[in-house]
Amino acid sequence: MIKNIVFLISALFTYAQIYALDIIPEPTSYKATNGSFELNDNTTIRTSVELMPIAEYLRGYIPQLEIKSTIMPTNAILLSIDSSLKQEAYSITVNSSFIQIKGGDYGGVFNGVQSLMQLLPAQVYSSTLRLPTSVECCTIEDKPRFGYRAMMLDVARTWMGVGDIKRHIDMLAHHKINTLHLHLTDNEGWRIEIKSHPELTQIGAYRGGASPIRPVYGAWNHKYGGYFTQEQIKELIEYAKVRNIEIIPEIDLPGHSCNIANIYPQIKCNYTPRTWSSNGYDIRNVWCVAKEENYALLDDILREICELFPSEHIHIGGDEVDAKQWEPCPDCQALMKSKGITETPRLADVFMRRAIDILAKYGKQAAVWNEAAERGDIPLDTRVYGWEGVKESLHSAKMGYPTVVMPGDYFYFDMRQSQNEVGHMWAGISDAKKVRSFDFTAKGFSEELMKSVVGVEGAFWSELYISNNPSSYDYIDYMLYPRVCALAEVGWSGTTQDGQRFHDRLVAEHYPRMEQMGIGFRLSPPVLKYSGGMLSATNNDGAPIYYTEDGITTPTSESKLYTGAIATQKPHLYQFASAKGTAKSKSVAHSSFARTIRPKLTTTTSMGESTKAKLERVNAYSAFANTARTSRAGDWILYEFPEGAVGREFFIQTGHQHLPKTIIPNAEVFTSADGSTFTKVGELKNGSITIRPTERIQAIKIVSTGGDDGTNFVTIQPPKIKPIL
Ligand code: TNX
Repeated sequence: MIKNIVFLISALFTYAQIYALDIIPEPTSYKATNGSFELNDNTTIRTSVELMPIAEYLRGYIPQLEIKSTIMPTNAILLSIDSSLKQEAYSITVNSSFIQIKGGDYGGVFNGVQSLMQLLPAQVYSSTLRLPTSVECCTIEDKPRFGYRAMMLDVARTWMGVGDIKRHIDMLAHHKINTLHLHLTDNEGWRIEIKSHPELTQIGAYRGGASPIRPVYGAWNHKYGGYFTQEQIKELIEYAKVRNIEIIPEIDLPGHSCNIANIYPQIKCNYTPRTWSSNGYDIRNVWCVAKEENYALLDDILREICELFPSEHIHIGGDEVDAKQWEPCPDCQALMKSKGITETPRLADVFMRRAIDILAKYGKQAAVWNEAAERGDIPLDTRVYGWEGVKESLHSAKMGYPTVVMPGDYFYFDMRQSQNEVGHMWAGISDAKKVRSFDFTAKGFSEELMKSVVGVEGAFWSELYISNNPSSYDYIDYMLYPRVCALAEVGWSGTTQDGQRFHDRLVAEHYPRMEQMGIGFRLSPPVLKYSGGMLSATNNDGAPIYYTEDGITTPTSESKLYTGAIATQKPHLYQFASAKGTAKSKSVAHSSFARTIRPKLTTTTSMGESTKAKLERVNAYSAFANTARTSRAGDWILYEFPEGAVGREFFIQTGHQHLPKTIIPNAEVFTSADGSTFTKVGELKNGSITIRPTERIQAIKIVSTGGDDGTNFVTIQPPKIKPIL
């Protein structure tokens, strides 16, 4: 009997523990108390005028609730400010007669409301909660680890409009992220109306077609883009503010400026560049530092930005500046001399200091990418974003800059989440577990250095998004969630957490919530085993697994349901994927699926080869090659197999995997069985094609039908040839 009671108590205790831990981001303290509160049709929200937007916000999710401005502690959700609590901190008390949320400020109350929503059934997120429902009695005390918890969206490479941004704000708010960094300008797009210079959006918001802004990253043959009017920005700022999110705009300077440099060519340096390799197109993307008129234009732009955005900080970029473009410029060289500067890259500091002064004139602080501060040549109160790596973040903190820690190998959500998935790879591979396990101490941030850390930020760069059907949210949701959940915890919760424990907490409670939020989040890929002729699949998040058996089609939830090990001698024909509700995994297959062969190959092209990345690397199947110039109509690439090649699949690619930039945008593809007569088998799509020949082939030929890629070379990848098994 006693044993039973002990068991029961410990079971209850464990339940309460798990329940608390499943709030994401995890709160500082949670204590279960006795009983429960019944939320029903008569429950009211009671609050004061200043918190009314939060009451309305909550009612948006639970429409049955009425809002009253008198305090009545029965059957009520009470929202109030308690100035003894810190900024954004809150407490929740749930007892049988009321739910009380107190916050140190507006943000604190808002954060408390987010935790309350997580104490309710997940249907709250789709505004479909059935009442009555009960909330277990408890007390929560909670406060953020960092005052700055941000997500960056790149709307320059792939355009996202007001509705898209609001949707992201909603999802971020559910995770207590309090800052949205909008990357508003880049080589490929200018996304914010500047009234004193309407050309910036009239011309710069669109690329491709007849625009002087060249097509790149998808959208090769039509005009593509969009921009925010200042009115729309005000609307977004207001929408975000209600949700405790501040929007920080970025105008990327003095590099990443090909866009504005093609609208106002006079901002470029004073020399004629060679443009043969880019078909006459000037690809320079850096502002001239020496032209005084440039700072007048910059003043116009930044003044409007400063007037429009209430944020204390304005981000002015400073990343990846190609200083070589300043070398042939007599004016920049003269400026260096007069200032006693010996290294050309330091001209960037001159430019950035001018921009920082302009911001200061309009009452704003500057925020920059880490390169801009690497020498310590800009004022120490500039906020520095350490994106290149932990080393750069540490360096910035050591110099005493207020630092946002966002090393790409953890916090770049355009990176892949495992090998062979969608996404870039240059900064590394990271999934939510890895993000969650980011450990400041282990990375070398002493207590002293932590004083310089203002917070963390995740980034979604969108070069790849445009070729992944942005009219559906599948790609962006897959890349962002659950990594944003992990980012939120690193930013909010006090300690580092083992990735596995985080994963378990996610699966238990947060997956259903994200489903109700309508997020197409990523499930971990199934794990396969093949032995004794039996192929089996398992996963770790309880989602059904589906499969296909034709060696070609990617499985979806419409495919066959996996119910147990499959007997087969041809494991390479099978592909598996998990799917549940709005969520899905990438598809996986046995290693034989991806096995490739390397028949003798000779590659030639009409575009010449670069001095470094030569065609011999393609012939050796070891690495990509680059051509000496970009493509024109009639240009060709010829892959010849002198001993013939037989395979079930030939994957031919220009550009880099998932990165349709240095590609041949439009081309016909031919194969030949005898090396002299060619038959058309298809066209390149986003730079690549999969060919499935039915006979031995001697050659494959790609012939451009015109239109270049907006760069000055084409990348040729070694073919990936799968054997017939
Ligand atoms: C580097 S991050 C960039 C971006 C790219 C990103 C792709 C940064 C400050 N510069 O322009 O979009 O890599 O991952």
